Amino acid sequence: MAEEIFKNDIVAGDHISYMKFALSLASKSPPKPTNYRVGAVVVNAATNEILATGYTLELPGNTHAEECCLEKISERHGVPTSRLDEVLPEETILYTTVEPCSQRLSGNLPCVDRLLAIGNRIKTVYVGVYEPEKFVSGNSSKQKLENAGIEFIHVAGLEKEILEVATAGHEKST
Ligand code: HJL
Ligand code: ZN
Repeated sequence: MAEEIFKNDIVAGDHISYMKFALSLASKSPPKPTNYRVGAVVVNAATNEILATGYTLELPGNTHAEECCLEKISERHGVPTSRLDEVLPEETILYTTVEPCSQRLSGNLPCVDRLLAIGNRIKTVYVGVYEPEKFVSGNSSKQKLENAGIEFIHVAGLEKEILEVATAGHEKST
């Protein structure tokens, strides 16, 4: 079922509140030892409407939070993800608890490449934490996004909570 665009109570520009909302989505993700549990929110910057929400493994398959958001928007508009630039507002914002992946152990297409493929609609990516070095090292998303003219902003203050949720399905090291 297509998810509708919805208004929300978060004030435009309240990045911490949007990040907390993304974190609440992340906590819905089923724990898995080989990934992070991440939440993401796509917002129309001009209207403050939430265009999509997503969390890791929400959609069928080995899906990432950001990927789920993009898939939902595609589905709602009946266009392939390769044509998201046609349906996204000019000023689109992405909030994600963990920075978009630039490499995946599964070999699936990394989210940063999905974002870059959209073109110049996504203007800013807000991240709650940088990707820890556990599965892949040297995440290059910040550099890649900035090279493409997309602002990359770390929203500080929720790191502990975000990492706790992200790694809840991992084996505890002693
Ligand atoms: C982000 C997610 C998610 C990760 N990162 N930004 N959103 N799961 O929804 C990054 C981590 C990969 C592993 C395993 N996690 O998930 O590097 O199996 O989960 O493709 O590299 O790759 P797969
Ligand atoms: Zn990803």
